[in-house]
Amino acid sequence: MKTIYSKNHILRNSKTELYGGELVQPFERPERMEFIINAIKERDLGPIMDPVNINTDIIFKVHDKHYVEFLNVAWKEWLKLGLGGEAIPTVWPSRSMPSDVIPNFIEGKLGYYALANETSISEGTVEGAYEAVKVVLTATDMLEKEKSLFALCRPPGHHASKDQYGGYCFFNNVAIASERLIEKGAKKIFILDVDFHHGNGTQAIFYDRPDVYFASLHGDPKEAFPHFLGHANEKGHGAGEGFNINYPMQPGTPYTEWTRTLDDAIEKIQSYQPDALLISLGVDTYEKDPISFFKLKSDDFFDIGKKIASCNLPTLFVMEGGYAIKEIGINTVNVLKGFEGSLS
Ligand code: Q9C
Ligand code: ZN
Repeated sequence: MKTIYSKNHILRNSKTELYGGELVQPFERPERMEFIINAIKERDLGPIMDPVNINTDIIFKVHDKHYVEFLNVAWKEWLKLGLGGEAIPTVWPSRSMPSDVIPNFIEGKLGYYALANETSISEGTVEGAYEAVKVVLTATDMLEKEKSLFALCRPPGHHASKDQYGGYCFFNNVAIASERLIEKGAKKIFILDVDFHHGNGTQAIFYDRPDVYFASLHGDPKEAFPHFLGHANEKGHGAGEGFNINYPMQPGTPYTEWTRTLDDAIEKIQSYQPDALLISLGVDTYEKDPISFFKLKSDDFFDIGKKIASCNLPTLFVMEGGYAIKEIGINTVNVLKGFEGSLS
């Protein structure tokens, strides 16, 4: 399998994450990619290719213009305040002040456009986010020739909605890939999200549409980020009703139980008969992940890949989360090798 990857992901290199009441080094850090790239090379998954120089305007099919404009200028506007740190929101429109008036001042704008505040904006952040879009678009455009591809995106994308960032995500890479495939003639896309966290952004973007089916296996939002979306009763709206399915699971869930929900999701894929299958591939379901609570073991990831392959569809893997950095390469490549029918 070919991997599309940009070294320029490094442009996204913030120094802070608000975690446990402290500013810590972000879990979503550049080093993650080194471990994945090393595993791909060591185990000969296939060639690693740069993204092509590609027009990214299709972002506007997914994201509001004013949101993209905000991301483009946020760091510059924050810098002008002359404060020491990175840009972190402190106030939100909320239940008791549910405003949709967009503030002028950067502190207000951060709150308006952020869905969480662990994700600091820093120098190079938006440039890094555009690199991930170039990676996913390059891979998507190759999917006609190749049966399967790995878009090694960083930063991740599945928490980003049409007009909000957070959960380490800015542009929704997998949603942008879906729009590209539809632009090229696909009638039906299935997005299977196996990241530990619910793909709230992807769900929201396609919630009222029947042409993009979204299924997510994740930690129950009553117990896990993003906390406010991802419940089992969210099944789509209007024309999209019946084209969204959530599988929330409890702390401590082992692979034996997790994989039964995967089997159910795979039945949905088979009866939907999409033109392409997009996988939001997070490996934060791993037992040693520092911010998650499922109990998957490294060998289980082979089986995930094998089951995904049984759908026999053009398949694009899009990297999302995974924070057990030492094992992130092993676990990610296990999925891709399992997909290719290999057990090493
Ligand atoms: N106590 C992705 O995996 N904070 N994003 C969790 C845990 C946010 C994860 C805090 C996690 C975001 C792409
Ligand atoms: Zn995640």
